[in-house]
Amino acid sequence: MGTKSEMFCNQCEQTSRGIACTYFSTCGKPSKTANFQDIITGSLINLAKLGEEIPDKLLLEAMYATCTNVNFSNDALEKIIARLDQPFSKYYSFNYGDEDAGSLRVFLMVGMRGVAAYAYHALVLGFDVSGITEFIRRGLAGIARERNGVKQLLPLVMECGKVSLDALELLDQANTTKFGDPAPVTVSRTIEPGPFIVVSGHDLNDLKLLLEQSEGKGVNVYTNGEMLPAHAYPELKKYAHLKGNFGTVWYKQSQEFTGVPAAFLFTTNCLHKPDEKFSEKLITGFLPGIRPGEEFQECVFTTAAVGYPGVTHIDDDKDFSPVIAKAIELGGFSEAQAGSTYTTGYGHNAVLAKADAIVGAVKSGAIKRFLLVGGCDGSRSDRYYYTEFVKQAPSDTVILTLGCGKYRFNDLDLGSIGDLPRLLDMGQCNDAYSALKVARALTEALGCEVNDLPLTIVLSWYEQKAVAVLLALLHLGIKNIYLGPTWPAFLSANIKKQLIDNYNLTMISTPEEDLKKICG
Ligand code: FSO
Ligand code: SF4
Repeated sequence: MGTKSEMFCNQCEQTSRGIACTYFSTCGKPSKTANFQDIITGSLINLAKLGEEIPDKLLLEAMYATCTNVNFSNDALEKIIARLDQPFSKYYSFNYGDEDAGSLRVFLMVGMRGVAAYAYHALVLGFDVSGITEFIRRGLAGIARERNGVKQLLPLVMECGKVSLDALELLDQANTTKFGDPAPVTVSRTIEPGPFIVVSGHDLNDLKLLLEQSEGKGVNVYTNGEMLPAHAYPELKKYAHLKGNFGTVWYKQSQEFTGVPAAFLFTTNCLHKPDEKFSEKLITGFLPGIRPGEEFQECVFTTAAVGYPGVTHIDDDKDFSPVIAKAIELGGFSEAQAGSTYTTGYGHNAVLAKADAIVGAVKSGAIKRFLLVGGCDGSRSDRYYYTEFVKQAPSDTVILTLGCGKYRFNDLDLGSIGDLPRLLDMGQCNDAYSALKVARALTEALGCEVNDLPLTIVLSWYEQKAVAVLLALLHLGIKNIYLGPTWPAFLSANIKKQLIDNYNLTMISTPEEDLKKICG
């Protein structure tokens, strides 16, 4: 990537002008940071081309660090470059071969970054990811081979979908083995008085380690964003100081964290850059609980693949004592901050425990259709579509959701059908396997193929993990998916046409029109 412009990145949905970030990035990634990420990508591709061994952990960490909203720290990226130890120092360009081959190279790279993120979580829980990393090495080598055209690259992109499914299944196995089966739970959003830590991201293992280390220290722990489903796992829920959930979705972090006298730990993306006004406000000392001169960065900690300049990074020793000490120093609120509740924890086991009732309701017509409205949220105003879509969905539909996109509607009371709530939060985007397992069980119970199920998938994408999930769905032959809010900028017209022709992949229009098409 990187030609005449200072940077070139088109990997996420908020890419500038819907084309690419070149001189300016929407996510706040400076061009130098983008260039370091390109060097990491180029080094990985070079190593794969030479057939040189890259340890699994380094491979996955390096791929993860190039995902959207993960690592903004040039120091951290330079360390990864040093570990990869390649003479490669120029920017990597995917633009060789024809336009379609270039598009497939980026599609494959973006999909593999998402897969790497999922696999990373399974790896840190001690699971064998060698089947997944073998594919990533092969995929990188496939990108490197200059003679490769659509004929060679398209099968790799489709295989990435299979590997994505493998990674999601492995991660499901890792999470449930380590933390138990998620069970439905109502999560409080009230913040109690006293010191507290807010944990964001997806890494349940980091949360578990923090809970162990902070137990008995007079510090409460709250989840934020994609960490909400953690409350459903028995091995995490058992900690009495895991109190509830704070705030909502990633792009509101700087707004919601402003002036809050707590420590914040980011375990994965999305990290939203603290805006300057925020820091200025803190320096003036007008905000409650923050001493004059206290900077946002001083309250924030990153770990694993995440990084931000000026923020303390917790290394692989996972010694979270600086985070705990900062929470104690800030002291928390002096009075309880009242909040509502969220419900989560409808993983595949919890849903399938109700399989007889669900199948009965489908056969009797009480449930006409399942609408899986899942994926990422983002700051574009047209993502209001998802709120309206769920609000307007007929009362005989059940909404399944996962990923941070749920924050567009998870505060709605949609009632229930029998004793089944109409809104079922199946977990993080990392838990997409749960939805696929439920879909598979329904095909068996109803004796039909997946495309004949009364199920429509409405996928909201933002970053690379959602692309990996899309590829997994296509690998399963699932058709008629509604994708939004926009097409990925890296898809050429021909590749987009293939997705439309072969899978009837459809761009969302308006909630009214789409619901009419879907529900009749
Ligand atoms: Fe969201 Fe961000 Fe989970 Fe993504 S927090 S957008 S697909 O990183 O990971 O759903
Ligand atoms: Fe632009 Fe997205 Fe790349 Fe950030 S990650 S530079 S917003 S395309």
